[in-house]
Amino acid sequence: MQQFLSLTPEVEAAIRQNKPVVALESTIIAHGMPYPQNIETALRVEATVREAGAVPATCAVLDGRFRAGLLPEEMEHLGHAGNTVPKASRRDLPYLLSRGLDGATTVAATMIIAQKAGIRLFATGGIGGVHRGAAETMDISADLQELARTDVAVVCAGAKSILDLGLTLEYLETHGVPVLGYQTSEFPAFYTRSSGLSVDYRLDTPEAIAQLLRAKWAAGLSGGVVVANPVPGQYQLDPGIMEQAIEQALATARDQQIKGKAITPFLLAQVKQLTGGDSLASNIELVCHNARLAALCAVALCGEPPV
Ligand code: PSU
Ligand code: MN
Repeated sequence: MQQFLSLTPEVEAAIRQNKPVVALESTIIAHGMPYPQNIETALRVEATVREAGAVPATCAVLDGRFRAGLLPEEMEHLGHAGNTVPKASRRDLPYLLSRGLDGATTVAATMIIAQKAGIRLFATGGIGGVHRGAAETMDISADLQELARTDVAVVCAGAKSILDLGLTLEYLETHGVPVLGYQTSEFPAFYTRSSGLSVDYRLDTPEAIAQLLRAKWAAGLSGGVVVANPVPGQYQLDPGIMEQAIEQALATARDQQIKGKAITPFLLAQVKQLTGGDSLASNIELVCHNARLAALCAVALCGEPPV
């Protein structure tokens, strides 16, 4: 394994000493936000994790190696290069490793790196899911299958309603992935706090989440967990405006026959354009909000279990 995995000394020391560490993804840097907000956000997210008492480990593939923890200049490289860096999910990793290439890791690929490194908590904005119209296209994000098999908890603001959120929850249920609501009973829809759909369990403290993770993995129940953390109320966007933007983005994608791994970044960019700067501001705040919760959960998971 060491042949393919490199950790920064700080991340390596933290993991060795059982100190709290939070993994962060890099697709959001290279494909999810424009330059320079992408790099500013990546650095702010890392600072947020530190303030809450954990060590941040932004993950990527660089020069054909899995990386957990990036230097500021490496983040700058990913943010600057943007979508010229390939978006890397599980199926892309063998090619990138064998060719010595770079890749911006999705939720799925970041979970893989986190597990190899021994990191249990991961913060992002939104997870991939079952796409609208999947009954015909079979477009289901590899993030969901990764949540089924890899032992990492993903803190997110739910999933964007570019997806079919009801089918996404059905898929997670089939694959045995618990969906937890942090201080909410509703599955949040990224830019909005509500979706009309329920989470499996509501938990109100990082300690309660850590207890569930400890029990799950100690009992040999492998696989991930979704921790859904709604966007703070003041950064919520209007659901009607969002739905209109999403419908329009989906129609443009259909017209241009966008498919495969290109569809998610395409829809995200369209929605961002259609809603103006508001959606970007909301996106940045919710990612930081998730980073803080993931750090608090990591701290709780490293602490002594209450007797
Ligand atoms: N959803 C968002 N923002 C994102 C992504 C999803 O709101 O940046 C990114 C994540 O990296 C996620 C990936 O893992 O898109 C899912 O892509 P796909 O649907 O192709 O699996
Ligand atoms: Mn897909």
